[in-house]
Amino acid sequence: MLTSQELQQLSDFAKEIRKKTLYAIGNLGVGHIGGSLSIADLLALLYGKVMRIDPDNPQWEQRDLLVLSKGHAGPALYATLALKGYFPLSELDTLNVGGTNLPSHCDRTKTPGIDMTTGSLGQGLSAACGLAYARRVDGNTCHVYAIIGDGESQEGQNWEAAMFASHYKLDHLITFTDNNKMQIDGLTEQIMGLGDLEAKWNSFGWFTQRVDGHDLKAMDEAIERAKAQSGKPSMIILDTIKGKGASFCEGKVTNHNMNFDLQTANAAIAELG
Ligand SMILES: Cc1ncc(C[n+]2csc(CCOP(=O)(O)OP(=O)(O)O)c2C)c(N)n1
Repeated sequence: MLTSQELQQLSDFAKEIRKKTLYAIGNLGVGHIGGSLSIADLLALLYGKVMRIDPDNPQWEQRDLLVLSKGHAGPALYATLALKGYFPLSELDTLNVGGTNLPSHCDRTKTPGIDMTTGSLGQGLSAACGLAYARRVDGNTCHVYAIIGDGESQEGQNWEAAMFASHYKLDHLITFTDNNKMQIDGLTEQIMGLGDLEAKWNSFGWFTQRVDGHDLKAMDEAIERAKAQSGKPSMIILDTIKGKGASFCEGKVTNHNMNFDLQTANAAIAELG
């Protein structure tokens, strides 16, 4: 249960993540702003409270792990990691330029704090299953978290991973679907609808919950319930808004990989307060 002070701190952290993400993409001039802003609250909660991490020791064996399977949202995770002190904030200026440690999609060989290389959609949950299975074999008590997209959920490999996690009772694997209802070129429902996502994950043997992905308290409580589960992996479907927090792009299907300049970014940063 979050105290009101923790809630305030996490909400401030989420706002900072949004600001730094807007800055980094605006500075570059183009990037995946929509799907980055939709997970800012979740990242604030994970890195601000939930995950067992040590930014001074990113390779700590006992750390919790995150697989950002929708790896194109890297900019939001980089902002989070920089704010936590994994690397200097000034590195955000190098987002996706030649030789950077912060490529547009996550690369575990380049960035301190990135636990899995991602970007080819559909593969991250399988990697998370492997990490969770291997950690358990090693007697490691960490949790493995994964974030997939709703559009990404159309990829068949997710459902093979779903069967694996259920069969092997990976109850230390907690996955989130960033259900912002949009994908690269339109509404997920129109391109290839997912049907009843809750019923699907339930039928694959997962403990499934659905909450507002911008409500820190509701997400925290859902994670607590997921952690209390025994013998089942967890899916938490997050109802989110693509581009949340930046009025120039919030809720617009054009915000997937969008061109905008520093002036636009600064106006959005000012709006956030
Ligand atoms: C295998 C694969 N196919 C296509 C792409 C190109 N692509 C990048 S993001 C994206 C849309 C993903 O939609 P969603 O998972 O809903 O992400 P979000 O809307 O949250 O950004 C696509 C098709 C990719 N990265 N990987």
